[in-house]
Amino acid sequence: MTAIERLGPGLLERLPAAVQKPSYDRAALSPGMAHLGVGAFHRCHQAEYTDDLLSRRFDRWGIVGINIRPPALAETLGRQDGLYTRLIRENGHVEARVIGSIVKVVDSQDSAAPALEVLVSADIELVTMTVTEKGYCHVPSTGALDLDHPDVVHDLANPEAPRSVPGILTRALEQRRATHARKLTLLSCDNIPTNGSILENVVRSFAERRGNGLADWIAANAAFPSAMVDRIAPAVTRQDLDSVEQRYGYRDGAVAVGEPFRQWVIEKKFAGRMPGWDLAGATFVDDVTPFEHLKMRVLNGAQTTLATLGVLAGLEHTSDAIADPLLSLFVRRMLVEQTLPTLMPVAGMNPSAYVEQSLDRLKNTAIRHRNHQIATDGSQKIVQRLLNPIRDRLNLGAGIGLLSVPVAGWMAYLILASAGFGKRWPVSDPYAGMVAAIADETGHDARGLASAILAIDTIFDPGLAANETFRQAVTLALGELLSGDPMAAVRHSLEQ
Ligand code: CS2
Repeated sequence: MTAIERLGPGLLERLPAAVQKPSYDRAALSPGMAHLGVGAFHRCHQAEYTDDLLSRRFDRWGIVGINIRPPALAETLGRQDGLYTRLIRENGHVEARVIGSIVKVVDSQDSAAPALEVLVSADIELVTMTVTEKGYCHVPSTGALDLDHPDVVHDLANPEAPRSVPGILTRALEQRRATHARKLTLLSCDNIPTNGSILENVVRSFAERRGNGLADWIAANAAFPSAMVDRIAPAVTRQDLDSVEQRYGYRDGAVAVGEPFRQWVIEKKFAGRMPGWDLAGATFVDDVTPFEHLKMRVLNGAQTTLATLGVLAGLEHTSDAIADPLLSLFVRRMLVEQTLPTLMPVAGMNPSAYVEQSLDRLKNTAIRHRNHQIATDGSQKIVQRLLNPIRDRLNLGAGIGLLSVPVAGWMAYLILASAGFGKRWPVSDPYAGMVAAIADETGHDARGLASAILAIDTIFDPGLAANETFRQAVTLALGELLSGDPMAAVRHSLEQ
């Protein structure tokens, strides 16, 4: 039996006709940017936009992909010379394409040195990143650098051997100044509001502590544009890898799967040359804020709501949760009645139509997005997805009964994972330990639980946490979510 061939440059010319491939000369592509965090999202988003751009206007914009956290890339993308198959799935339809924009991958999990070597190199004019919300080591409620974060504590004491993203980027900028002094654009592609400003803030906090004029040099020589990024691209499974082998006859250890929809809105604020991603459908704008609110409050807000309430209802994926008539009615009414009125006008987009389009996207049964995956790190997500629209509504004197239910949903999701509540499922959230300790201490009293969790001021800003309307709505919903009939909270909120 012959072994199944693995994807690599030698296979490009022999790919089945159903698989599209780069139309440009990959051998001529040289690196011009680096990307931190080469996960499913990057492979379905920035790398694909870049591949589109290269086929329209070839230029020196190959990507060096770096992982400073697991998984290692050497055995997957590395063995395939950066090539991978990007599958777009929508219900019964699949489209396959090999993406060629990643020219090299670098594993830097054990030490920052390999990452720094790339980031400091004079060839690199741009660093993009998808390092998840918690990668910025900021306090979710304020955006400031979290000086209690263990990696931040470590990096401030050992700036030459950093572990955190802001520590590594600050060190790279410091070394760039000391070597060639070329300018750098650092483009965050994570789902945090004003992501460019948050990144700039955390890097500046590091640089100021480093002294020697570094913060001023960075202010003059680096740019931190904000961006809104969008495409649903869940964690890849063994079945996804096998599906490529079964359908197309080759092995690919770095498959990425996404939905058809994609969007990228980038703030026009660059230190130097930028890839012309607008040729590939991205939009460059002066202010990303309205786009960012729309996306995080509507699409991401709906995802987080369906994820935590979906788990409580025993449902596995987003598409299962939205297929549930009660959850579907709830999420739609929440978005239309309470979220939509908080949005600013968005150039060229109709927010009501966007709500309907987002709900349709979430119904895509070919995208197997696990509710537990979306509920991961909820503490880093609820501010921008739920608490900010709640605050806006309270300022207007408007109701928040529906938006409060998923906030209680996030609390219940972590509480029910604690020992005192039977460890119903494993969770991954930087605040899981804190909420479990609160649950152990407080027991089953919803008022006490809500009150202690609302007192976590790094998530809930004290003004919001003190608001009686909000406290009551969250407490009421939490009591019901923790009862034997969790969906009572959803039903009752709709009746009010
Ligand atoms: C999801 C996002 O896991 C999550 O937090 O809500 O990854 C979401 O799928 C993307 O933001 C869509 O663009």
